[in-house]
Amino acid sequence: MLQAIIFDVDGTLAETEEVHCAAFNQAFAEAGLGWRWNEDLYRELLKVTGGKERIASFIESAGGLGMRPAGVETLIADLHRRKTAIYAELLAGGSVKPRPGVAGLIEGALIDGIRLAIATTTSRPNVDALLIAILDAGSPSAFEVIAAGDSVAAKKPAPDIFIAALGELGLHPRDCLAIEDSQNGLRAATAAGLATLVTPSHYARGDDFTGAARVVDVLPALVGPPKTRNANRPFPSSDLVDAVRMLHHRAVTNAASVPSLAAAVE
Ligand code: XBP
Ligand code: MG
Repeated sequence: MLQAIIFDVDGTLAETEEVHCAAFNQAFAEAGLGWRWNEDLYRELLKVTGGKERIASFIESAGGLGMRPAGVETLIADLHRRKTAIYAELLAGGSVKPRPGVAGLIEGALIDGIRLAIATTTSRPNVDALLIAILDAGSPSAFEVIAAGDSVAAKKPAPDIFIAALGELGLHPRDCLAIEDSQNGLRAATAAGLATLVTPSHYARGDDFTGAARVVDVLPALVGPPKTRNANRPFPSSDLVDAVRMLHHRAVTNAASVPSLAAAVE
């Protein structure tokens, strides 16, 4: 039975990567570095999860310095610290909204007694800033567990951050559903034994989502047209909760019927 939903953050709760990219570029400009990441380059750089790791990867590439100079760790840390502060300032501007269905699913899940957690590569300050910007001041507390950023040794597509979230929840992956937006995220969640719903983000469109329990453009696509709504349920988002519960049940039941998948879930 579905006991918890574990949400990814960037690209899943909201389309945030445009804001991350703008924050990186402003930090580079303030440091007097002639680096500017455009959309195509950022799409490529997003294959590397983690902002500090992304900067390091760029520095070592031909577009950056083509090498890793001594002491570059200090430069990377300083740039990332400033980028994180800029990101929070940009979010406070209020331009970022939750993706369709996210607020309703969170509300409906809480009312239905489904526990909520976050498993993200992004830095913890970014999580709080985003939750307050797109939901409301009380929203960080809606998530019983927030596993983020450097709290684990290996970032997505490694499963570490999802394993950490499961450990804090005290739940078996079989009793949870992950929601992700990217191939790295899907790989991390499935490697942790989680059935995973994917709502591809702008930068992840076209990724290979093999292994997903379901891929839909946006969460409301899980619920049929209004005529199929369950009329005796109190509000629309409970239909979304029902659809998520059904998706989880089917995924775990199918996995149990396929030995290789069953092993992953066990
Ligand atoms: C997305 C990431 C993060 C963000 C930038 O995380 O890979 O690195 O792009 O945030 P997720 P930081 O999809 O797992 O939420 O600069 O704080 O890493
Ligand atoms: Mg993501």
